[in-house]
Amino acid sequence: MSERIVVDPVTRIEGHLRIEADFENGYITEAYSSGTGVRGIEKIVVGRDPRDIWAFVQRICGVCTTVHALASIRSVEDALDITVPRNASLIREIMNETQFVHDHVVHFYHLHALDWVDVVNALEADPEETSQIAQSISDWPKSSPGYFQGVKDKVQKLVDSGQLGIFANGYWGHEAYKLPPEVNLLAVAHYLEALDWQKNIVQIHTILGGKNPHPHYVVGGMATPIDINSDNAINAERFSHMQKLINEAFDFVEQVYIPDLLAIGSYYKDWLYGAAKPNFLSFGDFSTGDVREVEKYRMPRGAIIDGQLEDIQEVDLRDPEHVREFTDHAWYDDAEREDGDGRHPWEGKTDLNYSGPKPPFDQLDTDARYSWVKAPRYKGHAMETGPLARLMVGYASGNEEIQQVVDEALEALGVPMDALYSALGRTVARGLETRLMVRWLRDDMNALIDNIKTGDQVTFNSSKWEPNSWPDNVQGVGWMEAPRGSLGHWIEIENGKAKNYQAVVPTTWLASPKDHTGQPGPYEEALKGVPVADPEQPIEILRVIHSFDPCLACAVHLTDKEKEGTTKIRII
Ligand code: NFE
Ligand code: MG
Repeated sequence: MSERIVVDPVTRIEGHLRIEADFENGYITEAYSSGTGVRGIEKIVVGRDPRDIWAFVQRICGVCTTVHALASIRSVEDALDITVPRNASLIREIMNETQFVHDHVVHFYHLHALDWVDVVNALEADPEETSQIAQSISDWPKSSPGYFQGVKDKVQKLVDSGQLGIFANGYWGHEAYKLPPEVNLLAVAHYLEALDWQKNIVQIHTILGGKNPHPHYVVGGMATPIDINSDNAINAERFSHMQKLINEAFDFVEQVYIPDLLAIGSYYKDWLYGAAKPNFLSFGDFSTGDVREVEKYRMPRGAIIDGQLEDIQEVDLRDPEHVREFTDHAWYDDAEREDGDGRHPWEGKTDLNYSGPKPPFDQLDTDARYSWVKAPRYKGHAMETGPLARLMVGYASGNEEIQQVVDEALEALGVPMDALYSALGRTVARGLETRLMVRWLRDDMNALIDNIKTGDQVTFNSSKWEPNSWPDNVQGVGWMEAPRGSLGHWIEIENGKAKNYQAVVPTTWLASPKDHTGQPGPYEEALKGVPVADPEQPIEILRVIHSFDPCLACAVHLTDKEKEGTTKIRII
């Protein structure tokens, strides 16, 4: 007989996610992913000046704190056919690369590592041995026995106080943890170091975008004043500070994150659960030229269906067959839908007037509607997007830089390519793309400095700023790669105002409920077949779900006051 495990809310993510999973003979047989909060940001921008919308939609999320602004201005620039100056293109790349590096490191250490690392077990570690391990895998200087003894003392104090603080509510001692105490101690030390490091790298956002979270953008370029010789602009001293931050980021990624990832991964090579369907989607991004020059993307565009790596399919965000959103199992009113077949975002609707049962509830009605997340599909397929998808599309496209980091990691771990189709593989992919991102960040900063040295200080193209220069009715789409995957914003502009606005976000693809054909979303698919040793402590569910790095604020773009509280596990 099957039982149902309920995890609500899933913690160490952004936003409100509920997972229900049917569990039989030790394995999950079926799963349901539900976004339990809705914010309706797509609706509040309708009727507004398209030049202002980036500032509203940027507030969709404070984690991927910059990406919705960029997708939004790209959608308006697409509609109005605006080309941005080279400096602005480069600054935007740098902003997004900074976001990726920050976001991925924080995800690995602070949101995901504790699914693999047993903090309390670190108390049994021998600091001498930890030091030897640290020095054998990396040149990172903080590696003395005394340093690890200090970290151990810190954890001991927390445990003795009975208040674990940032480490509270873990499943410490769970049999699914496999690391020796010394590796646990190493990882805990780097958890604390990463916490300290992450506040520095975002200074790049504050310098180029005025602040973080939510730095400034402008349709037509960037509002970044550049003058190498002025005290009131981004000058030589600021550039050299940013270069120092990038060098520190490079060292942190190469000497801490990647060695930790491979060391931890090597103990979990047998735990290769958590694959979604091998359907991978990447809109592509990080052009060395203008965003419209798709062929110049360092992260290629394409789609892979059913693991067919030799058959990369085209992705056209203007094509209604390529992106459609379904709401058959989501709490939206779609009564006016005519074709019964989902909607391309330019025809998309976000109607919150659905009159059937909605939260709060005791139990999801999974046969009916059970989420605020819509179900986007590419040519009808549920798609995995994000680091693993990007690397698979890049690898299959023959991108040598991507092939090299992937091959190196597979060799270091001694696993075949198929091993990447797993929760662990997704986590490794995220680390590998961070290696690429920090290189591109360095290259783009150098390119920006070189361009400025030629005398070009322009960051803004004002040619289409005035609405009287716009067509009466026009549509645009802005796309990009965000840390969690492919992001698109679609806009229709009529008489100078937004007539419709739709965002289809990485976590919308990933956390989607079932669609009209019953096809599950990637979270739901990935949980099937996952073993759960103790349904009262379903750490395996967290491993799989966290490997996608959920952001539900993004996915459903109200806080349910009655459901405030801590993690609740219920066996029904
Ligand atoms: Ni709120 Fe986001 C990213 C976007 S969502 S985190 O990355 O877009 O999936
Ligand atoms: Mg949307």
